[in-house]
Parts: sequence; structure tokens; C-alpha cells
Amino acid sequence: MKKSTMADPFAQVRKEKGFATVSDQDDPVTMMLRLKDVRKCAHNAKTFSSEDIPGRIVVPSEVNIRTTRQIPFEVDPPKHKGFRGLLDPWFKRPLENEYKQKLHSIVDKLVTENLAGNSVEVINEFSLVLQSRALTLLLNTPFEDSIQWISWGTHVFRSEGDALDGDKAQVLYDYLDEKLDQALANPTDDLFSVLLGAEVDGKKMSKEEAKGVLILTFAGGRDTVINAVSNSIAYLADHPESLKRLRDEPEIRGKAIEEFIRYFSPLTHMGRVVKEDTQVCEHAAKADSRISLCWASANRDETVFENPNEIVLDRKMNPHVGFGFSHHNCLGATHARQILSTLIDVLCDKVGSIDLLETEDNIEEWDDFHRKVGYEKLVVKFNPK
Ligand code: EMZ
Repeated sequence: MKKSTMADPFAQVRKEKGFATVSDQDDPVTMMLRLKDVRKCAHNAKTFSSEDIPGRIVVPSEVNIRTTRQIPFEVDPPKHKGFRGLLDPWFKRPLENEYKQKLHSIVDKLVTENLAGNSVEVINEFSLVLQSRALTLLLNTPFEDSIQWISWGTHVFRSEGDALDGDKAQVLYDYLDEKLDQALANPTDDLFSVLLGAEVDGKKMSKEEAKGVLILTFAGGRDTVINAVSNSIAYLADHPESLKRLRDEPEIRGKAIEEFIRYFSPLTHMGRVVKEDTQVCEHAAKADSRISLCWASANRDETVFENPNEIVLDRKMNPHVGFGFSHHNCLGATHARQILSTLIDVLCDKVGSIDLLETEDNIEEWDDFHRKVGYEKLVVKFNPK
């Protein structure tokens, strides 16, 4: 098996039953494993709500480390629509030429710097750096701010050996409080000020709501982007023929990015709280229990995807849910896609091949399901073209 392979731990249960209940801090979660069911539940926000105690829809639950509601993803329709309407244009800025050019120069510089060296540890020295530098564009803040964000490591709520680290989370909350106070005193054109000056459904956004948007932006787009970037690099190192094909056929790069997102599924699942007694996959789901929409399993559903465990760079039909589905589809998806597409362009341009030197998998455990989501450590050497 190649080192970059990501197995599908859900296959058998998905085929046989379609769901599985796993434990999580005394608040069990019934995971939906089939694409059809995942979509159906995602679409039914009335029965399967995102708006419960802050942190409860996340798996593992973050109720013990967070009291601020993340916006818009912990808000149900119709209120959700007002927030999305405000945020969507800002989060689509990555499609603007000036943004693309700035992102290109960030990626180009990082790749070029690493072409000179012997080897690079991708997770901390490449993907985290790229994610944080790119975030300065999304927030429209000074480039130098990324230095502090990089120092927080790959996850704002997790530290080594601690899946939910309240002290670490507090560092982010204090930082955001300070930044929002500064923006209140001296508004600029960054996202902090834009949020504080915004109105949703005729009401001025509160500092707590702005903080909720920012926590999501800092937390939700961090390990997910790092996984997507790192997994792409590992895959291209392991498959030199694919790097060559992407170089020779630039027209398939868009499809390849969607296929990477399907295969890697950077976020395994996201929860919902059941609002009324109902059924999921012919299984009774009680009001106030939790379910999760398992994007990673749905994206390998063999009834939908041919050869689901293979990366088919130019896959024709690809209705993946790697960025979620329905109301809450990923707000940062445009930014994430632009990062991946710029990365592939620059790699094709500058890198001849990538040596895979050392890997240590990052495995998530949901009871009996053990899923590789990325790497703890990934050492490669970029060889110039
Ligand atoms: C939440 C989640 C959102 C959560 C799109 O993902 O990402 C996780 O990494 C965070 O811990 O709070 O933002």
C-alpha cells in the first residue's frame, strides 16, 4: 500500500447498515454513512438542527471549551440566511484577480524557498505556514499577523495529547477580544471592522456575533486546509505520473481538486441535534440526541462513485460532499479551492518531482472506526523542475 493511501474505515458498516453510533463524552453520536442519507439530513434543518448549545454539533463536542456560538454554522435557517447573505460576498473575494495574484505570490515564495533546502516537514513548515499566510488575505490583515497565528500550531483547540484544550482555546478568544476592541476604537478595512460595522436583518452585528464568525474562520479553516494541502503533496509525491499529467493537462486541474476533496475529505463529519423523535435509516432517533453527517463515508459511497477508493483525476460525475451540503455548505470553500488550485499551478510550474521521505499518519478514532485524516509528520524533498 502506498504511503499516501487513505483507507475507508466505514465501508462495511455503510453497506450493511448505513449508520453507526459512536461515543463522545457521554453524548453519543449516530453517524450517517450513506451519501443519500447524509444529504437528506443536511437538507432537513428543521428536524436536524445546527443551533443547540454552542459546540454541541461538533464531534468531538466542544461544549466544555466554548460558549460563543460559531456563526453562521451554528445558526439554523431562516436566521442563518441573513448571516450568509452578509458573509458570502466577503468569502468569495478569492475569485478576484488581485486576491489571486497575492495568493500566487505567497505560494510561489513558499515553494521556491523550499526548493533550495534538503527536506521540509510539510505539516508545520509548509501547510501551516501557507494556511496562516493565506488567511491574512481572507481577513485583509497585515501579512505579519501570520507569524503569531503560525505559533498557535495546527489546531486552535487541540494540543499535543489533548483533543480539547481549554487553555489553548482561551488564547484565541483573548486574541479576538483584543482585535475586536481595537477595531471598535480604530476601524480599518479588515474583516474585524467590517463585521462590527455590518447589519444583519436590520440589526447591527454584536461583538459576540462578530467573535463567533471569527472563531469559525480561525478554527474551521485551519486543520481542514492543512490536511487538504498536506494530503495533496503526499499524493503527488507518491504518484509522479499524476504530477506529470496535471502539468501536461492543465484543463483537468479543476476536476482534480474536486477529486482530492472527495478522496481526502478533510473534515470527517459534522453533527446535528435531533429536534423531534424521528427515524434515520429506519433507526429511531430520539429528540435531543445527536447525529452526524459523515462526509468522509458519503464520499466513498460505492453506490454513487465508481472505484470510490481511487483518485481519478478527471472524474466526470463527482457529487461529493467534502465541503458539506445544503444550507451550511462550507463558507470558506472558495478560499480553500483557490489555495489548492494555486498550489497545483505552482508545483506544476516549479517542481519536477517530490520525494516522500518520512510519514507519520494522523489517525482519528471514533470507537472502532480508525480514520487517517492526514499526517502528524510528513517529510518530503521538492526537486526543482
Ligand atoms: C468547527 C469546525 C468547522 C470547530 C468546518 O469545520 O472545525 C473544527 O476544526 C473546529 O474545532 O469548532 O469550527
